[in-house]
Amino acid sequence: MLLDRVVLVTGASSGIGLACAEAFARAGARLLLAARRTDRLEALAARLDTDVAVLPLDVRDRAAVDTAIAGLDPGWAAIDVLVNNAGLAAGFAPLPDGDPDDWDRMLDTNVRGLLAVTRAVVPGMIARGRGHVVNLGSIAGHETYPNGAVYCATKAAVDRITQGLRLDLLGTGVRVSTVDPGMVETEFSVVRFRGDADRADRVYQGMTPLTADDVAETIVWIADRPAHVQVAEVILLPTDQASATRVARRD
Ligand code: NDP
Ligand code: 8X3
Repeated sequence: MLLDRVVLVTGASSGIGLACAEAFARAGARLLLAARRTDRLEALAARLDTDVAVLPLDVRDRAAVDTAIAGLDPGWAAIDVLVNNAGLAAGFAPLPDGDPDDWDRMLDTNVRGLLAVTRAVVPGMIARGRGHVVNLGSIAGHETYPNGAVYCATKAAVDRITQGLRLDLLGTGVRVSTVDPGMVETEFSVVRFRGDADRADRVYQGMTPLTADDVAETIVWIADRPAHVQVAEVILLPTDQASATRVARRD
C-alpha cells in the first residue's frame, strides 16, 4: 500500500526520523527527507534503495518551510504521509532555574515548527482528498516529570494539536495519528544534555529502552492501514518503563 507513496519525514538526520526513512524505504515509499544537517541526509539518501529528495530545512523558520513545500517539483508535491518528527528537549532543570533560550528552542521546534510544516502540507492533502499526518508526541505529553515542565508542555501541545487537527479534518479523507513513545535511545538525551554523552548514557542505564526502529515500525504500520482505518494514538513504552517516572533498572 505504501509503494510509491510520497512520505515527508522531518528530522530525518537522526534517531526516530532516520529510522522512519529506512522503514518507509523498505516499504517502497518515495522519501522527502528534511533536517538542518544536510550532510547526514545526503549520506542517508545515498544508501536508501528508493527515490529520495533532500530538503534542507529548519522547521522554526516558517517562511523557509512555506518556500520549501511550495517549491517542490511536481513529482514530489503530492505528499501522502507527513511524519512530524523534528523535535528536541533542551536542558533539564527546575522551572525557576530554566534557561529561557532553551524554552524558546523547544517551543519553536516542537510546537511552532510542527504547526508550520502541517500548515504548509495539509491543504494539498485536503485538495487531493487523502493524506496522513503522523505526529511524534511523547509519554511526556501525558505526564509531567520533574525538571521537564517545558518539554512536557510542548508534547502536551502536540497531543492537543493532533486532536484538533483530527476534528478539523473530519470528512476530508485525511487521517491524523500520534505516536507517543517512552524512552527511546537516540541522540535525544545527548542533545538535551548539550553533548554530555556520559550523562546521556546514564538515562538508559540498567534498563532496555526502545530503539528508533521500534518506533519507526509502528509509524509505518499506522500509515499502512487501509484508508478507512485511522489509528488515533499509540503509546509505546519499553517493557522496563511503566510511566514517565517509573523505570525498572537492574544495576
Ligand atoms: P534525535 O536528537 O536523535 O533526532 C532529532 C531530529 O530532529 C534530528 O534529525 C534533528 O535534525 C531534527 N531537528 C531538531 N531541530 C530541528 C529543526 N529546528 N529543524 C529541523 N529538524 C530539526 O531525537 P529523536 O529521534 O529521539 O527525536 C525525534 C522526535 O521524537 C522528537 O520530536 C522527540 O521529542 C520525540 N520523542 C523522542 C523520545 C526519546 O526518548 N528519544 C521519546 C518520545 C518522543 P537536525 O539537527 O539535523 O536538524
Ligand atoms: C522523550 C521521552 O520521557 O525522556 O519524549 O521525556 S522522555
